[in-house]
Amino acid sequence: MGQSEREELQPPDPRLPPGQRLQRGWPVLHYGPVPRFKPLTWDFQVFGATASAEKHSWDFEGFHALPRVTVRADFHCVTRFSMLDNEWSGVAAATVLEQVPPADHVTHVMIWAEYGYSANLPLAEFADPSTVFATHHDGRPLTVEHGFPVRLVVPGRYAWKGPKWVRAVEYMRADRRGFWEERGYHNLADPWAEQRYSYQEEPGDGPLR
Ligand SMILES: Nc1nc2c(c(=O)[nH]1)N[C@H]1C(S)=C(S)[C@@H](COP(=O)(O)O)O[C@H]1N2
Ligand SMILES: [Mo]
Repeated sequence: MGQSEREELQPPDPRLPPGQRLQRGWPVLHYGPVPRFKPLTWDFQVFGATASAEKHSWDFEGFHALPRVTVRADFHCVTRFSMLDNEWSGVAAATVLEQVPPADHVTHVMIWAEYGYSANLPLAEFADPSTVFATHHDGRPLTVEHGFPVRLVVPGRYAWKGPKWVRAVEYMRADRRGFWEERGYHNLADPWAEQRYSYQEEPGDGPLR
C-alpha cells in the first residue's frame, strides 16, 4: 500500500467542511492591488440606515480605542483551502452595532473595503459573537497583504465574506450582492452547506440577479 493510500485511511478532520483540505502556511489571496495605508486620512465609517440617521466615523485612534475581543476560529476559502485554529483579535462586529445602532428593519449589512471591494451579510451573521474586525492574527499585527490595519473575519462563512482593508459598514433594509456575490458566488456562503456558487442558490437565498 502506498503512502497516499494510507493517508486516505485517516479519518477526515471533523473541523473541515465538505470539499475542503488543510493548508499549511497562510496564502495571500485577493483581487486587485494591495492598498497603501494612509494614517491621516484613514477612517472607519458606519453609514446607511443607522438609528440616528447620521453617518458615524472613527479615525485610526478612535477605532483602536474600542473594546477588544479575541476569537479562535477556522478559516475556509472557497478555493478549497482551510486553516484551522486561528486566533483573531480586534473589535467585535457586535461592538460596532452597539456603538452605532442600526435603525429598525435593518436586515443586512454591506462591508466595504479599499478600492470598492464589498461583501454582504445578513445582520444576524454580522452580529454573531464570532464575527470580528481583526487587527491581529495569532498575537501579531496583520501584515498589509493580510489586511492591515483592519479586516473582517466571519468564521461561519467562506473567507471572501471577510474583506481585508475594511473602511466602512453600510446598514441595509434589504439584501444586495457584494463583489463576489455579483460574480457567480453564492449569496450565503455557508461552508458546511457547501454554498459555493450562485447557481446553487434556492429561491429566497438572495436578491434577484
Ligand atoms: N479587500 C479584499 N478582501 C478580501 C479579498 C479581496 O479580493 N479583496 N478576497 C477574499 C478572499 S476570496 C479570501 S480567501 C480572503 C483571503 O485572505 P488572506 O489573503 O489573508 O488569506 O480574503 C478575502 N478578503
Ligand atoms: Mo477565497
